[in-house]
Order: sequence, then C-alpha cells, then structure tokens
Amino acid sequence: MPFEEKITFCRICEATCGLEVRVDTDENRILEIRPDSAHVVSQGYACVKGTRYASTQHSPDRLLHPMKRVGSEWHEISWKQALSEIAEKAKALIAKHGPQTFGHFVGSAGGANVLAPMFRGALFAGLGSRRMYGTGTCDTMNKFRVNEDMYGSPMRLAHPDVQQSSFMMILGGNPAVSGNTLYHLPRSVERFRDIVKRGGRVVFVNPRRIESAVAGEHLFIRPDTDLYFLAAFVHELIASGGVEESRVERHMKNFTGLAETVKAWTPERQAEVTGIPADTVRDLVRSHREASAKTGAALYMATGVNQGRSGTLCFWLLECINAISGNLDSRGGTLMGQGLVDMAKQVTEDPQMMTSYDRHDGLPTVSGQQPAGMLADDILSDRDDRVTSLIVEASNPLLACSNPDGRLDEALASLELLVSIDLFRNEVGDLAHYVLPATTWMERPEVPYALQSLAGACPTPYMIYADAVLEPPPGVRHEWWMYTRLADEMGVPLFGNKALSGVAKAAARVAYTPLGRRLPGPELLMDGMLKAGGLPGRKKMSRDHPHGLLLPENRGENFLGTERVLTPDGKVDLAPAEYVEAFRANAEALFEDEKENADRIKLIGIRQLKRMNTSSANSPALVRETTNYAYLSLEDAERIGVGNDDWVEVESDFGVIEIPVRVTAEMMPRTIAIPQCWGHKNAGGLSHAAAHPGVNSNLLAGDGPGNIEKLSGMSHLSGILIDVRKRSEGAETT
Ligand SMILES: Nc1nc2c(c(=O)[nH]1)N[C@H]1C(S)=C(S)[C@@H](COP(=O)(O)OP(=O)(O)OC[C@H]3O[C@@H](n4cnc5c(=O)[nH]c(N)nc54)[C@H](O)[C@@H]3O)O[C@H]1N2
Ligand SMILES: Nc1nc2c(c(=O)[nH]1)N[C@H]1C(S)=C(S)[C@@H](COP(=O)(O)OP(=O)(O)OC[C@H]3O[C@@H](n4cnc5c(=O)[nH]c(N)nc54)[C@H](O)[C@@H]3O)O[C@H]1N2
Ligand code: SF4
Ligand SMILES: [Mo]
Repeated sequence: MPFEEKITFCRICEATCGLEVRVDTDENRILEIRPDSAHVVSQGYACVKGTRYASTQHSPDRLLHPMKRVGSEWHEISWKQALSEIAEKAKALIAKHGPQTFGHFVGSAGGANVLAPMFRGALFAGLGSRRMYGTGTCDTMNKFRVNEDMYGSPMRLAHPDVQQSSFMMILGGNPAVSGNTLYHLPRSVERFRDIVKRGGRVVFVNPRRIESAVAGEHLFIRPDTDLYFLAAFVHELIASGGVEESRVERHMKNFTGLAETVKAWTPERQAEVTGIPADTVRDLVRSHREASAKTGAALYMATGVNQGRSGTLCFWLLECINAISGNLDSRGGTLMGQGLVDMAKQVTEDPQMMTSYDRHDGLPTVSGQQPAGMLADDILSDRDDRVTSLIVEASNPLLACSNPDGRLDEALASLELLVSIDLFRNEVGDLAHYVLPATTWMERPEVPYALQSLAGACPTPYMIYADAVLEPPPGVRHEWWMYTRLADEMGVPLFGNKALSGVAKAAARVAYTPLGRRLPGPELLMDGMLKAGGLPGRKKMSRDHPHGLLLPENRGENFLGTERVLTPDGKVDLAPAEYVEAFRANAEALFEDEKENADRIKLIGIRQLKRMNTSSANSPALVRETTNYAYLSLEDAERIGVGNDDWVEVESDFGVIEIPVRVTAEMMPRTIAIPQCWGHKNAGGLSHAAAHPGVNSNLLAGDGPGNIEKLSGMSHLSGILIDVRKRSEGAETT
C-alpha cells in the first residue's frame, strides 16, 4: 500500500500539538496519527483527541455535499444551486428587513482557521451588518474587554512566563485537560512541575480538585466568588508593601482608583464567602511577593471565572495584581507577546473590533461579538431589527450556549433563513434550511491560531506552517470560498477596496476548478503573514522547518513605556472608570447574595479529555459512555440521599434536568459539576452522538439581559444556583 508520512499540527485545541500522519495516498485516507516527537514545543506530546481524529475525518456521517431541507426531507444539491438560493433569499430578507437582521454565529472550531475570519468579517462588513455572535461570549470576551481598556487593544494579551516564574496561580482553568485558552502551553503539567522543582509554588484555585493539581497545590473556592478573593489579594498586596511604586508611577495611571476600590475587601471579609481562610490569602500574597523579588510571579485565569457574574472585574483585578507588583512585562511574570504582525495595533483601526454600545439594550459588542446569550431574544423579539437570518459556522449553540427550556431551539426554528456550515448535520443543521459541508483541519494549510500567530500569546515563541495533509473530498469547501462566493452572488463588496474585492471574487470563481487547483489560493495570505514576521514563506517553512521554527525568546521589558501600549496616553489604566463604577454598584449586592445563598448548591462544568466541546460527540474512537454524570461530594450525596448511578433532578430558575450521579472527593461541598456540551438530541447527521446522548446542563443556564455580564456580554454559565434532589421513585430513565 503506498503511503506517505506527513507532518502537521493538531488544531482541535489551542495547544496545537505536532503530529505525524501516515496517509494512504491512493485512498486519501489516514492510516495512523502519532505525536510528532520533533515538534519544537510539543516534543512528542499529543492527546487522544488528536491521535484518534481519523474517526471524525473519515466518519460515515461526514457531510460531502450541500444539502437542502424541504419539509423534513433532505436533498443533496449542487454548490451552484445552494449559493444562488441562499444569496437570493438573503438579499430579499435584507431588502425587506435591513442588513442588521442578517446574522452570524461562530463556534470555537472556527477559531482554528486563520482565513475564515478574514472573509467572514469582510462579508459582514460589506453587508453593513454587525450582528455577529459567537462562543467568544461563552469563554473569554471579558479578557478582550479588559485588554482594550487597560492596554488599548483587545488583542494585547499578556501571558505568564512559565519558564522563569517562581509563583503561578491559576484560577478557573484546567490546562492539563483543556490545553488552555488564550495561552499557548502544550505539556503544561511538566512546565508547572518545573516551577515547583525550582523551589517555586503553583496554586490552582478551583471548586474541583482538578487533574492539573498533580502539578502543584490546590485550593477550593466557592464558585463565582473569585471577585472577593482577588480584591482581597490586591488589598493585601498593597497593605504589605508589594507594590513596585516606581514602575507604577512611570507606566501606569489611576492607582488610587484601584486602591480605593479594594479598600474594604480585607482577607477576613473575602473569607465570608469564598471558603478561603484569611491566613491563606496572606500566605499566598507573601509567597507572591517573595517570588516577585526573585524571578517573578504570575496570575492566570480562565473560563471558570470568565463565565461567572463578574468575569470582567475579576480579570481587571488579576491583571492589576500582575501589573502593580512589577511582574507585567518582566521575565518570570507576564509578557506581551509579539505576533507575526501587530494584530493588536491593527484592530484598533477597525471599528468592528473595538467595544461598542450599538445595541438597543445597552449591552456591549466586544471584539466584534454580540452576546451569545442574547441570540434567542434577538430572534424572538418583535423589534423591526430582529434577526431573521443566520449563518452558523462550526458550532452547536443549542448545546453549547444557555438554552433555558429549549428557548434557543424555538428561536432558531423560527428563522426565515438558517444555514449551517459544518462537517456534520448537527442539531442546528437539523433545523437549518441549508447545510454546507466544510473542510476539516486535515484538509487545510494553516499557521496556528490567530492568537498565537498574531498576538503571540506563547511563552516559547515559534512558528509553523503545515500544508494540507489530505485532499478535501470533491463536494467540500473552505469557508473563505463560501463567504467570497456568497458576496459575489449577493453583489456585496469585500475589504472596502474594489481591486481587492475583485481579486478575491475572481480567485473564488476558479478555486475549485482544474485550473484553480494549480494556482495558489488565499494560502498566499499566509505567505504574506510569515514574510511580514521576517520568516521564510510557506514553502520554505514546510520544507525546512516542518516541526516548527523557534523564534527569539521574549525577554520582557518591551512593552511598558513603548508604543505598544495603545491607550491614548501610553499608560496602563489600573482603574477604568466603568469598572470602578460597576464594582461599586455590584460588589456589595452580590456579596450579600452570596451570604444569603451560602447553603445552596452551585453548578459548574467539566471539560473531559476525550471530548472537545460539541465536536467529539460523534467519534466512536473517543466516546463510549452513553451519558455524562453529575459529580458531587460525599457530604452532598449523603444529605441528598444518593449514591453512584442514582438519578437526581437538578433544577435552576431556568429549567430542570435529570442525570445520574457520581460521588467523588474531588468536589467542594455544595458544588456539583456536570460535563458540558452533552445532551445530543438524535440529530439526523450524528449517528454515534445520538446513541450516546447524555444530558445538556445548559438547559439550566439563563439567557437574556439579566443573565449576561454587562461589561463584556459574557453568558453566566458557571456558578449557577441549583436545587438537587433524588429523582422521585418510578420516574423513567431518560
Ligand atoms: N478536552 C477538552 N479541551 C478543551 C475543550 C474541551 O471541550 N475539551 N474546550 C476548549 C475551549 S473552547 C476552551 S474555551 C478551553 C477552556 O479552557 P479552561 O478554561 O482551562 O477550561 P476548563 O477545563 O473548563 O476549566 C475551567 C475550570 O474552572 C473551574 N471553575 C468553575 N467555576 C469556577 C469559579 O467560579 N471559580 C474558579 N476559580 N474556578 C471555577 C472548573 O472546575 C474548571 O476546572 O478549553 C479548550 N480545550
Ligand atoms: N455549561 C457550559 N457550556 C459551555 C462551556 C462551559 O464551559 N460550560 N464552554 C463554552 C465554550 S468555551 C465554547 S467555545 C462552546 C463551544 O461549543 P461549540 O461552538 O458547539 O463547539 P465546537 O466544538 O467548537 O464546534 C462544534 C461544531 O463545529 C464543527 N466543526 C468542527 N471542525 C470544523 C471545521 O473545521 N469547520 C466547520 N465549519 N465546522 C467544524 C463540529 O462538527 C461541531 O458541529 O461551548 C460553550 N459551552
Ligand atoms: S492537546 Fe490534544 S486536542 Fe489539543 S492540540 Fe494537542 S493533540 Fe490536539
Ligand atoms: Mo471556548
């Protein structure tokens, strides 16, 4: 059998591990996927989601042609028909209701694709619609918001210098399983262990004793109370002389506003709601100060805190801790990476990417994304500008987003035009009028995630370019092509530039013809990116540096006091007025709320190694269990009167679900964890997932303005108050 070994990198999560793929070239099929031991950073590490990707790549359920739904019947149609019908309907709807009623929703799989966002953005800018939603408001929009206000651009993203740090504290993240977010760190456990070996401390602050905790210490925190812990940390840091005053004075402003904000928040006070003793906070601040005086200290937070009710304020305080202690822009602390091009600067010139308040309800659009938790409202509204048509790319929001009582299903089903761009016909696809088949990452040339390539959120800077490993099946297309062809059919100009628009459209017209296959396509844009970063072009990169090319280390001291601080006066803002005001308005009230509800149970999520959001559910090589479980502490299990495999009813203000139980010492009492992104509903195009459905915990999450964090539009998905009881006897197993 003729086979070839190809070197590539995985694009399932942000770790982007190097892979070696053995390909049967005659059959265009993967024979084997192994970790690439020569990859400059992942060095032979890859997880099962990467090494078992063949079961997704070659799934018999894969979409291979555009499909059109007529009633409940699905018909295979040509691309020509699909694009002209979609364009015609979209044009008619826009003519009737206006461009703002034409929307888009993108999931995280859409982030691992460098070209799609450029062309998607160009289509919507050309149309004049800002109705772009995405799962960014389920994971990290609070961080983009803070970066913009403190450093001047949403993409100025600091990352911990894990190589030299002597103190790292990680709140609400589980890098050993997730591979991190907005922070490129493969082999994270080893790197944390190195800190401990060097005599430093690594502390995970989390309501669950997580897998990553093997690499350091673990500290339980009551879900959604990090704000008070962080406020007390700042308070104690200031009180104990941990502020590097000269650096603050030279490069930062509004220190007084910050100090005033945290004045009342002593370690004792935070202990009333967090469950973390005051002495522990003092001890952590002491260690942090000692580490800052040695090689440096860094705090990092991720989705568990982002998805609470105060994600923006938490990230603000966390960044302030890094900044005022002298660790920002300093080795061993947090560093501002440099990408191939300075995307952070570029986006400040793009009004679509900067925070705006152009919604009628006063909620923000951050980094170009409207709040996902408003999608159902925006569709079901009786306003003239309600969303009437939607393209969903690489996502399954029905499972991934708050969906109280299935309200989002109702909303999507009511749309006049719904298009799903995916590898499979998932639950959104089932409701769609058209389903368009996309390429997998094995079928695309790529440089890694934009945040790594363009924002440099990467403690070991390197670059890699991988050619496509497989030929895309003949009926499958790249998103850049779909958006460009749609723009062409709809007569929408792209890139605000006639010549560029013409070139893009002409390239798309020939791209999948025999002639087009011989011509370079938009991969040329990646060539441009690599060369702009002073690197060889893509051909040379893949020939000479297939395992990646290490770039100069980031030594810090290249941000503060330079033009890279993009605020109007070039200073880091330690107390943006809106945040001070939001803290003043909300912190006390939420604190009282916490104390009142101290005895109630809160719901959090779990990411599982074998599941990537909603994407892996259809892989027989990864998913064997037929359900997810609710994980609860022994103490809670006893009180509720349940043991392993008993079923409980879990009820929030928004819905009720039934789910079997696992009792574990991992959980903090009065906290239940349910792995998210389960709850498949017999989707027509997901046969394995339909037989392994599990339960959707997002039926318990609220949507609408009352359940959205007002500064960033983030959905409240973690730390939801619930009641849990043993399921009444005789109830059916669902
Ligand atoms: N295997 C796998 N990897 C993934 C994904 C996946 O689905 N599966 N998804 C990818 C995506 S899209 C993203 S955004 C990243 C996310 O990457 P991470 O943010 O690292 O994701 P999680 O593992 O969910 O970690 C969140 C942690 O927060 C904790 N937590 C919950 N509530 C609170 C709280 O109120 N306070 C504190 N301090 N902790 C809390 C949870 O127990 C959990 O351990 O992972 C990516 N990688
Ligand atoms: N309760 C709770 N809910 C959560 C979370 C949580 O922590 N707790 N995490 C949230 C987060 S951070 C996120 S990002 C969301 C993610 O949730 P989703 O956006 O649903 O997840 P993804 O796995 O990114 O995307 C799923 C779809 O993309 C398709 N897909 C995969 N690769 C490609 C591709 O290359 N092209 C195209 N066009 N399609 C592709 C898959 O077939 C699948 O249908 O879930 C969120 N939901
Ligand atoms: S950790 Fe797993 S899923 Fe993430 S990039 Fe590496 S192999 Fe892929
Ligand atoms: Mo995410």
